[in-house]
Amino acid sequence: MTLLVAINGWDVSPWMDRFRRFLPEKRIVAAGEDFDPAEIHYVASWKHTPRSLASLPNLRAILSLGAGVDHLIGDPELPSVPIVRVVDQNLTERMSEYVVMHCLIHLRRQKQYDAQQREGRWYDERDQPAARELRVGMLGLGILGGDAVRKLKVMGFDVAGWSRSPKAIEGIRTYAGEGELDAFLGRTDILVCLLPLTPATRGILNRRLFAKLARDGRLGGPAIINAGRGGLQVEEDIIACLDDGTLKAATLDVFATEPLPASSPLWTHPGVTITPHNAAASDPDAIAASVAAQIRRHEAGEPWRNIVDPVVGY
Ligand code: NDP
Ligand code: OXD
Repeated sequence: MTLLVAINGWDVSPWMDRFRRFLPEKRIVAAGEDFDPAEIHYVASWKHTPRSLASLPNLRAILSLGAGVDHLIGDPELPSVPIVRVVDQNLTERMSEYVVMHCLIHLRRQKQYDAQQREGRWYDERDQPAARELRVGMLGLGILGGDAVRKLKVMGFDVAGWSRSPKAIEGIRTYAGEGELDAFLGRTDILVCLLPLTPATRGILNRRLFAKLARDGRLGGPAIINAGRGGLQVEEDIIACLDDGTLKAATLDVFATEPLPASSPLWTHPGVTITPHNAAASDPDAIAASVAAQIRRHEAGEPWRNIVDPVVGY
């Protein structure tokens, strides 16, 4: 029983090393190496080459090496076997660190102080809102959004969240579905996006949505933080909305094209903070161990955990 490791965009060697260590009884091959298609029972994928998994007659499952599975669902010739995604405590904690840090950076105006330091200018801003005066709205209340809202709450932020199905989370106001989206946006000063990229969410972060965010908040205009996927945002709208004051600031970890092209105006816009799609990096030690555990459980007759619905897209 062989595991095929099909990775594009990341260095494959740490993954091969971990899989060989965690699954010593299995043959581990990387995409591009010689193998018999009939020997492949499992694929571990991050952005595998589309159509490259179409002819694996004994395939049992595709295991995503990331929490997001849009890279898999987008393959027009994806074999119809269970798709299993990563749910990992390490990754979840990394994402919550990112979200809390960037909400605090907006709250405490750290970008303004960075600019002042570069200019050698001392300007002591006395109007300092408290976290409880800032309304943070989380798009997506799944594994990642659910953890982040709880940690934002601990920091004192006034937190709400929006998801597809209704949720009950202590201390958090929750909204669900299209019908409640406007009410959620209307009470949001910092909008954080941890949605998956699906046909229903593509392009959701656009001018129409930004125009519905609260305009009476303590930041002097709404801010957005997107660590979901680049396909969720309309980048021209972000720039235009920052320029005309519809948005005050944007923190972006993900982009329509990655790496972000040198020609993108996002790089130099003063309202934009950029991180290189590493809000919560997939750690080979943690993720390969969790994939190996899934394979072991499957071979012991247990059901796969964290199966994706390919029709809904997450
Ligand atoms: P989950 O599947 O656990 O949660 C997704 C959430 O989004 C759920 O609450 C779901 O609602 C909600 N949702 C999905 N579609 C809609 C919709 N159409 N309308 C309203 N709500 C919707 O995913 P995770 O929390 O594990 O991950 C979220 C995303 O984060 C990943 O898909 C990935 O793209 C991104 N990610 C980014 C990383 C980075 O480093 N930047 C790292 C890891 C992940 P419901 O609960 O009702 O189903
Ligand atoms: C993921 C990611 O989906 O790193 O895990 O983006």
